[in-house]
Amino acid sequence: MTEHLITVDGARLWQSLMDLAEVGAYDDERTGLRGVNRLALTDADAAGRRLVISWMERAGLTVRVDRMGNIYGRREGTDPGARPALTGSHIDSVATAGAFDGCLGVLGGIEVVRTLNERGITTRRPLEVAVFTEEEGVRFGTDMLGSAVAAGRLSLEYAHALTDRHGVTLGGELARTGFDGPAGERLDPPHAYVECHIEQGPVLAQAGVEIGVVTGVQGISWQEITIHGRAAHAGTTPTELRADAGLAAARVVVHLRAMVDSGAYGELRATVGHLAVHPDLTNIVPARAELTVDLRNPDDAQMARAEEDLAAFLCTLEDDRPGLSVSTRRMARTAHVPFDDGVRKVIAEAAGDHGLAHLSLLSGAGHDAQEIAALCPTAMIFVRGEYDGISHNPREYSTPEACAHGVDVLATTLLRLAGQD
Ligand code: HGY
Ligand code: MN
Ligand code: MN
Repeated sequence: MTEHLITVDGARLWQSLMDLAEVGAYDDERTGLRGVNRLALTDADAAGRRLVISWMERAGLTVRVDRMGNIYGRREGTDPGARPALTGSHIDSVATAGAFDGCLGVLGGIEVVRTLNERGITTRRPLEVAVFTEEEGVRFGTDMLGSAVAAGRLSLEYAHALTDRHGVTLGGELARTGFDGPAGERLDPPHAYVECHIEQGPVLAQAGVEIGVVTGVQGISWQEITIHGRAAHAGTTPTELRADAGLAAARVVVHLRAMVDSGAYGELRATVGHLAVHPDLTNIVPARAELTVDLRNPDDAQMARAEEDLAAFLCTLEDDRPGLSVSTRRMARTAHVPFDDGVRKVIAEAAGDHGLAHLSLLSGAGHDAQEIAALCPTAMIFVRGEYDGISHNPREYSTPEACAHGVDVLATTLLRLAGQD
């Protein structure tokens, strides 16, 4: 089936990626590259949102913003009552990002619309392009937040009350930036959802393939651990009298690695991305340590067992040393989410019709698609990354060709989904 085979303007797509990457750009001294720092609902994110909305409107999309700050651009179809084919992603970034994570899916969706307009192509179903709020979760602590509220897994009240490290609420930031929109936050179930995203890993590059047909997303567990000990003089306090929160935190890091290396939890991945001690001074035994634990596992039962193991280990920390106490706070938790076979088939056929080699793979990273999958048949298109697919780093890079090919597949897939009954 080669009808509905369209290719987009790769140069225009690339330029939009580079233009958006300048919003919140900084010079990263470690890599010598231009990085992107566009944390959710900061002024930089708000500026990026306004730029994307201007591009949506220039492409003829009708734009609405909901009470979660999610943005939707809508292109009408010939059957206005039909449920839309939805695409999109996020434009909020981590603090040391590249130009592609999330942005490719949003700007790719807008490029598909521009191309349909230029070709005079109408679709039976409406098309919508979404920009979901706080996908990264690195400012307010819960990832895939906007899409989880849109899909009803998390409440608007929970999301609005989340605070960043300075105690600023997400609800307050929506109001401050003007993105506390009037539209209801619960998304009406679309006909289908397809998200185009960089792989952020090495699999496609190692296979020499540009396109991934994503089978699902592995489980994610985020928690914050706070260890209370006792501040003491570094010189005068004998070791046996210490309740050293810093030492306890280091033991957590080592234990997590031992869990992974044991192989007892399948393909568990464990990361302590945030670790801080207080008062954080050379000659004072740490009184408090705060760390975050990010666990990933494609197997939900193995993930649950890993969480139980960690909880048991934290109890031993208290037993081993009088004066130490440990508290935890759940930040985020999602199970493995499988994607829809039918949508994956449309993607694979589109890639094949474009003559693009492709392979199926599970996503190691979380994505908005895993939330929208609760509303409608959903799948993702991955685009190969270079340099072992490094991501969440200014070195993140996909070639103009790979980006254009990924959005060609997105365009063809959306066109076919939009024509479906
Ligand atoms: O953390 C993740 O997997 C995604 O980048 N939000
Ligand atoms: Mn992303
Ligand atoms: Mn990311």
